[in-house]
Amino acid sequence: MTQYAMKFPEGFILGAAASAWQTEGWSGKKDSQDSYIDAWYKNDRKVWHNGYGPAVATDFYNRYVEDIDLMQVVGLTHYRSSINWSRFMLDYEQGIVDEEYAGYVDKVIDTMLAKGIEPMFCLEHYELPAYLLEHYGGWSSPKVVDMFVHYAEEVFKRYAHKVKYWFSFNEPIVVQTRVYLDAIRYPYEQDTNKWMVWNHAKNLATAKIVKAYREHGYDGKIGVVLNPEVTYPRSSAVHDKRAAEIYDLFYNRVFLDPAIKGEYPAELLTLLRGNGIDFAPTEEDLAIIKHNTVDFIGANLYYPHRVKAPEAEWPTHVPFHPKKYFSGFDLPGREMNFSRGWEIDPAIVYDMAMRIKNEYGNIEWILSENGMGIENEAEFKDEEGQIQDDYRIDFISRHLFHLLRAIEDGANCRGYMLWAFTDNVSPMNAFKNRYGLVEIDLEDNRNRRVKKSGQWYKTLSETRCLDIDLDDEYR
Ligand code: BGP
Repeated sequence: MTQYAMKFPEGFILGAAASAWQTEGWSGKKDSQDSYIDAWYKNDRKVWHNGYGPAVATDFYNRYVEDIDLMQVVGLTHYRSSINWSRFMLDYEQGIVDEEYAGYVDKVIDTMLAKGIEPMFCLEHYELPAYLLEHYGGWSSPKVVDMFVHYAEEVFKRYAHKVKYWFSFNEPIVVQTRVYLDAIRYPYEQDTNKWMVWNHAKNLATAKIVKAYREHGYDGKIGVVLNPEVTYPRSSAVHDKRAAEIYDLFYNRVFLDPAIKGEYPAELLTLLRGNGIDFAPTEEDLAIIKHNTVDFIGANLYYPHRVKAPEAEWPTHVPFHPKKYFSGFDLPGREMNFSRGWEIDPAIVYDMAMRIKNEYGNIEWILSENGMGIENEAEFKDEEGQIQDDYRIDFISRHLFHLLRAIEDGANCRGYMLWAFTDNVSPMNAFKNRYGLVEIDLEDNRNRRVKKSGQWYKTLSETRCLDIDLDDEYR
């Protein structure tokens, strides 16, 4: 065993994340203000674990004062959530702001700042207004991109003097991948072309709001939160390595490259065209993307992704899917979080950091989500009723170890944000897997209770030092 005592760099962010829809609940929301997620829940409740979903969530809308006190208790320096686009507007067509919701956002920001916690916001975390999906086909319409830019400008006008960290989207690839590529989420429509049209519209929307933010000369940073999957080939053989490269093009570089380098990888465009996918970007769109790259990115990192060469020929009667080029691969002997079905390999953090350093100009970034969702967590309560989540402390420590090691090796990472601050609602899994530093007790009026990890995080944040014991062969 070796004991490490690793200091955090000056100003290093130790925060936690969540989103509007996963916490706020529908209190005060008008019927016309459903988001895509709300519509999914209303139309398809049976797929949501035990029937829980966004309707009440953690009731943050009513309990934010109590929760912001708890942010201080667990030592957060920063907290990232989203502003709920679907609620921020009363009328999407006319671009009229809902002053009631906007006032609530203002109070949340002021309460956080008064407690010394810096807010960060995404402008969209799956909260596309359902109205825009129904009437315009969502991101398939350039008009929706323009409405998003208008919404962003209204947000900046109100809060950019107080909030210094902005992100266009959280994980912009996710909704269309689950809905249009894999067809496993409401409204279950397979359409690979639409998948790419949405990817492009979101890349364009990011560039347009970066442009708007800069034109107004706001004093802060603007970027996007991505979920790049650190992807390893099964073997060093050419065919396996090729599978990993192609996976990376379709799922990672499709957002990383436009956001940071201002252009799509040429090889991705060739593969799309060769498979009949035409998302028809205009020269003007490409020029906007080219000239408005982000200041920084957030990378959500949870698990490694492993692939091998495809097991079979892609069937001709099935529409094109990137799976034509790869098959998944389970590493024998892998460490697992069985509740979520995700492999655990903390070294992904180091590998991603080195990739950003070497391939993306060492752009500034934060590890914007990382965490461990555990089922039946109440079983870990001690006699006083506090959840003893030593597994979470171990998970965070090992990921931070690799992050601090990467920073020693020159990575430009400025912070770590845990998913999540409190337990909250996951898409479909709802409250099944608990992620929080703070428990939400569904049996008892959603009462909050700090877990052991919450106390530990507070100490980490105060001492600014990670103490960890690792097997000598761990590295
Ligand atoms: C990320 C999302 C979060 C959160 C997290 C945990 O991909 O940005 O919103 O949900 O994953 O995953 P899950 O909730 O599916 O367990």
